[in-house]
Amino acid sequence: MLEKFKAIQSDISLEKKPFGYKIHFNDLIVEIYRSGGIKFYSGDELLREEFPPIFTGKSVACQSRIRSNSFIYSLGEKSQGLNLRGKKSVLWNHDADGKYGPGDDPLYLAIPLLVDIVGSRGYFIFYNNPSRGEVDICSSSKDVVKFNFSSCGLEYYVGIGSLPDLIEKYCIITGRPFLPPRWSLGFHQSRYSYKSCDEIEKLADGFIKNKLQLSCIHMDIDYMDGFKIFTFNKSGFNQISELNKKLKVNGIRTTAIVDPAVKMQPGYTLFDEGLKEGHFVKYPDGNVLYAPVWAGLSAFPDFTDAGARSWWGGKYSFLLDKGISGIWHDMNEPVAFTISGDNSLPKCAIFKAGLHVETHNLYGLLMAKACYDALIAYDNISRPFILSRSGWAGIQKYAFVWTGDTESTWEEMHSSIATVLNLGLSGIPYAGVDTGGFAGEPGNELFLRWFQMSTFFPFFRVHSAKEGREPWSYGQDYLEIIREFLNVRYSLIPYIYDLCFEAHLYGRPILRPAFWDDVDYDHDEYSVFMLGSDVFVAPVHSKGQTRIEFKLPEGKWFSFWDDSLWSGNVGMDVTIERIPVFVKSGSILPMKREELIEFNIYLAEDGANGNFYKDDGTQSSLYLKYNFKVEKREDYWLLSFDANFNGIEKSGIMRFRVHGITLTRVSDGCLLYASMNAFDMPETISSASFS
Ligand code: NBV
Repeated sequence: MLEKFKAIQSDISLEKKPFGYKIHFNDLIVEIYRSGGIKFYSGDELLREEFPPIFTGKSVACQSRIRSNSFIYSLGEKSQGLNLRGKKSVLWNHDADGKYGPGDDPLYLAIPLLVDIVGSRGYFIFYNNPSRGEVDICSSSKDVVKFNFSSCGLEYYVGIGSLPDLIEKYCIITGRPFLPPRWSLGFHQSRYSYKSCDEIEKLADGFIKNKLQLSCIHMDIDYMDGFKIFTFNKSGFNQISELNKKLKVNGIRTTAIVDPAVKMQPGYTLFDEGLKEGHFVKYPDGNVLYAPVWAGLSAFPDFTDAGARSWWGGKYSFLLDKGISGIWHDMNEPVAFTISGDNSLPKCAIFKAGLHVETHNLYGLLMAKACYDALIAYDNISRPFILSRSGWAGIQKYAFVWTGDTESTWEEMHSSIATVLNLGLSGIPYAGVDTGGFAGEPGNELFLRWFQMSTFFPFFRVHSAKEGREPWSYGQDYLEIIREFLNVRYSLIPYIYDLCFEAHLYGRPILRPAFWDDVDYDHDEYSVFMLGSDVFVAPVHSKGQTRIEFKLPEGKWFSFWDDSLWSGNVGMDVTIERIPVFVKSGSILPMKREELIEFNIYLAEDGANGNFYKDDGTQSSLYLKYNFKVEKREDYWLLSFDANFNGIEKSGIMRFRVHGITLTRVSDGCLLYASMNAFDMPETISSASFS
């Protein structure tokens, strides 16, 4: 841990004072009082005053006074809006039991992390404590934040800086996001549940016939034999290897769901082995704990035990050998069916690392670790794709997450923006939602609006309870719109993949609040969002909405659809075909067009800047990073680039498209000429008809 600290803070000094000690960690000043209180300053500004912690038995209660004008984010997966000030929340990974909506708490993935900022600067506090916790963010006492943990003592980390710095520092402590395979950024189609290979093949054919791009089909629990993990139901799925081969010819992969609960059935190898080798969670008396889940009474692997993790990890080859490309972890809070109370294992459950109350929140994280390590070991060339419902601090090292069983309502669609934004501000960049909502029937309009929004989310999947939501289920007009949005998504993959590199290298979220780059933007706003720093999206999230009003962050913005230039407060009419999407002037967006990467230069008055990471999209560490710069000169524009080579071919063709001027000539590779007068930036618009 000290090494990790050194990576963040280099200059440390300690002074003895009458009240106790004063420590300088670069810009962070910490006063430690004999009473047990601690004050954190950035320069002269008091950021946070920690009262002496109160220990009662195993539990610990922490209270602190925070600045009265700050905004609070993070806590992992929360459905309580973006700014969490004034909210109470429970840190206990929890299955919503098939359905949840705005405000429901707790959800599947809690993290004891708070980011507290004014403008764009502030601090984070991360409690390295996975035990059950309760948080009160200035809800019962003004400006007072309370964290109560039931066990595990007190260890916390504080970092100061700008918002991007805070997330980066948090990721240095808990782990940098993995780099996903590029294919996983495409579109995923799913439902609960395809019943056979034939059904999946027909689904894939539907996509091919309708010229709809698709990267992955997800197989939910019905592919298994009686819901037994690492089995296939022979009647519907005995052709799974052949199916995967056929699908891959068309660039389509499959992902298989894996739940942790192992059916208690002597003769079922997974159960017999787990029992014999002692890999299951136990009662205090040493007997294996059984609880009901899909397959009936089941035992639960103890993922806090490295031996159990490597045993379980060895089992994924059963799926990978059959050509399955991704693994989807569900019910990993973990869930057990109960008549009342918490739908998880009983409190008395014993894990190798501790009591249930102490280890519960780690279950999904450690299951993901078992899977990640196994997938890397299986094929050290391909990057794993793992999707996990539950997790804790560090899940970003192993998996994508999705927000679970949302209800199909307009309110939930809106709320899910805040949930994914807060996941990003909790160090989890790869996140998405069940497009259309999981539970309920969204109907045409809500489904389409949700689809249009998800197009710009880091993880893009349609999934639902039982009802199939194929793109062609909503009529010909909608099918065409869906096809166009799929094309937009695929054209943006080079840009989104660049954002994955930024996530991987610096922990930066992919979906960002609008105030990320504009400190004056409303810090409570989650009707709009940024995809990276260059794309702004204002989804339509009300029924029958025909006009939309929003504010663009600082600067001039090109409409993604027609290159018209906008700024400030905007009001526009909307039709069903489009949602407002803008690209920041001064940015260069790599996009895929006709199998080539096209660099889209969105010129500002003084030029544009951009990066591009080039690699093969599946291997771990070899990449080439380009930095592009377009500058305005006397009577021409100069495009220069440098490339940091890290093992990748340097030659190739580059295609450029310039937005904002009329080009007279483009020369490949270095100089880009345009007639000076052609850079006649139109006045920005703030109100217009938009279709
Ligand atoms: O495996 C079935 C579902 C799955 O489709 C969904 O995505 C998960 O969040 N699963 C929950 C279990 C039961 C849901 C009622």
